Amino acid sequence: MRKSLAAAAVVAGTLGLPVLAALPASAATSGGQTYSATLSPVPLNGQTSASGNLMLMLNGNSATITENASGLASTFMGGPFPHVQHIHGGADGVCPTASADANHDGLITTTEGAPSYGPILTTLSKSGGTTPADGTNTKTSPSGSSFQYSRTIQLDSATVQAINGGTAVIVVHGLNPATAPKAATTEKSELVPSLPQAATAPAICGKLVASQMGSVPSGGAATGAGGTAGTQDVGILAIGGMLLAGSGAYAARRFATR
Ligand SMILES: [Cu+2]
Repeated sequence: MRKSLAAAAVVAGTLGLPVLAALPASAATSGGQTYSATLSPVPLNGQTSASGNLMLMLNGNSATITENASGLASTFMGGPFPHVQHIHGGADGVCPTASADANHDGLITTTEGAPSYGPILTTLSKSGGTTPADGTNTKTSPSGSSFQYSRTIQLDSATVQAINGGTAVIVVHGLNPATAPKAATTEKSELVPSLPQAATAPAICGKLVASQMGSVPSGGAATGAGGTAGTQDVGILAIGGMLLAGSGAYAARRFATR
């Protein structure tokens, strides 16, 4: 089901058609709404080459999420760098500016960003739990310098309210220590005190906004029109999904044996 929805979105996006028109009737007729977020570097945190796109199709409390991210920290202690990611919300519904650095150490921590984007409402994990309590589980988070993420999850009422109310913000965490401010390696994370701030500080961020027409995250669309292009894109998506599943299992083993 998840793969067929994603494939439909890719095909529809490539052909320039409204995504909802290509979805199964059950999804299209129940008032679904598409949201998207452009993920940009959080100020001060030194991840200026990182970026991402996320699309979320909401039907009731069911959300089908497709995301691409790149330019992030690559490795951590010899394994793929885990990037925990969340839907935050219930606050100002914006990404932090440089002024969010309350203690003036040159780093915006997850907590310092909270007045802007609010607490964790939903964890965008690759498998298992999606609650705030799952927010720092590096075994189920995406990882590596770039990743493709695709999952359908059930959202709680707080998250649905944040999305509908325009306060939902997507945040991907984990800084490359080589480019992060010094405080990222000298200070302990307030979320996971056994780790440095670089492991959990926000890297890229984007407000979730409603869109009339579904847009496919970068890489799938804009490669030209035509049916064959759509078919190729579906294949690439499937291959990417398999690679992602493989690297996730690898990461889980690495962390489990550490
Ligand atoms: Cu977060």
